[in-house]
Amino acid sequence: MLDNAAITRRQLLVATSMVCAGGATSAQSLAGGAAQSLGKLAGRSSRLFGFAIHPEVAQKDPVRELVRQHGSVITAENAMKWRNVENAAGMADYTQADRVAAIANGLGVPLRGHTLAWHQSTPGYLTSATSAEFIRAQTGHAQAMTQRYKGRIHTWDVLNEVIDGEAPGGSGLRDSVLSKLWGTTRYPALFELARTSDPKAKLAYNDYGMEQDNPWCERRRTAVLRMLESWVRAGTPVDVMGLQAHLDLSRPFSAPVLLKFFDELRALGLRIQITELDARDSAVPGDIATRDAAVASLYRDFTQACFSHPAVEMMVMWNVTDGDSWINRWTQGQRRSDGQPMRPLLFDAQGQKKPAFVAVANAMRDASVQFEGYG
Ligand code: 9MR
Repeated sequence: MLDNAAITRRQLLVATSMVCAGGATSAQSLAGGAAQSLGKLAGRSSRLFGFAIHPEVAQKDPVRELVRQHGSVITAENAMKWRNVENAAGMADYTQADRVAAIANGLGVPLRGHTLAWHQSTPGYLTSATSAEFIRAQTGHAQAMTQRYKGRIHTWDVLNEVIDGEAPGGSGLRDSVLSKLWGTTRYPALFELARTSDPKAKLAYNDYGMEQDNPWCERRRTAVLRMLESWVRAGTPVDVMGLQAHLDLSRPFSAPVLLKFFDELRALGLRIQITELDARDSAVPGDIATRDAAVASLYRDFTQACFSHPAVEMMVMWNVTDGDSWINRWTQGQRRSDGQPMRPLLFDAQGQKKPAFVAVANAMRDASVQFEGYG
């Protein structure tokens, strides 16, 4: 028989774990409950939730506190990119990358490595390199990164953004410095290198423009499935499709279309990570309340779909608040016709929760399908 004190302790434990795990039921209490952690809510279905961070920004509130409270995984927004690490030949500087790794370590959360090979992060000094020089440099960089952070990376984005659904001739592959100097047939070699160098890291192919329901996304889905299928058939060690999920409210969203794509990826033996989530609202006219409601509705539909699929492992936001979003820093990017900054994330520029936060928290809390793990 339990004594009264024991019952009280047990009740207290249950109550505390319910609060920590997001036991609140109404949208209102989620929005108001300062203790709500998205990382903990995602953890209820064995998933991770987190943010891409910049080490300077992540040191200051509100970003620092939001990352601490809600993040159960982090990515370096730029600090681990080749161009950021080694801008001149042989002059690698890992200071910023090490800072992000230290932040993850301090928080006790896993780190995503972003990214070993990407045409846009190729250092300027290699623009006029020969293929042999490029291959030597790219190999050296990938070796150095995978060795330096060996055992500390949950998933490496080994290769980023090589799909082009509109490629002339229908190859589905982007014409870039990587395709020219590294070679498209050698893309799998990057995965083999990473697997050998850091066998514990999951290895991802990462790309954008595949999450919504229009012909452009459809062509990109078809192209990526074709590429991944050929790799899997050849035994390439790829574990994960990283879907960036830079959503755009000007494009339709269809959960059945996305879930069919998830099924196709899973049939290849892959797991899915949402790696750079945000939602552009340049197409939504109106006041802030109207815009935030539209953004929240897309986040709700997207998160519900992701958290209903067993192959989806994590959801990472690209930045933390609307104030530090790359979308509002990106000078060549889309702008709103009313000149207002976009509101693409879950927290406003002051770090306050937006309706999108509530939508995501509710979708995570209601998830009935667990992440299946790697089998
Ligand atoms: O958010 C990043 C921005 O600060 C950088 O200037 C840019 C170039 O390195 O990269 C941005 O992040 C991109 C990511 O690495 C890959 N997918 C698209 C992201 C947004 O452009």
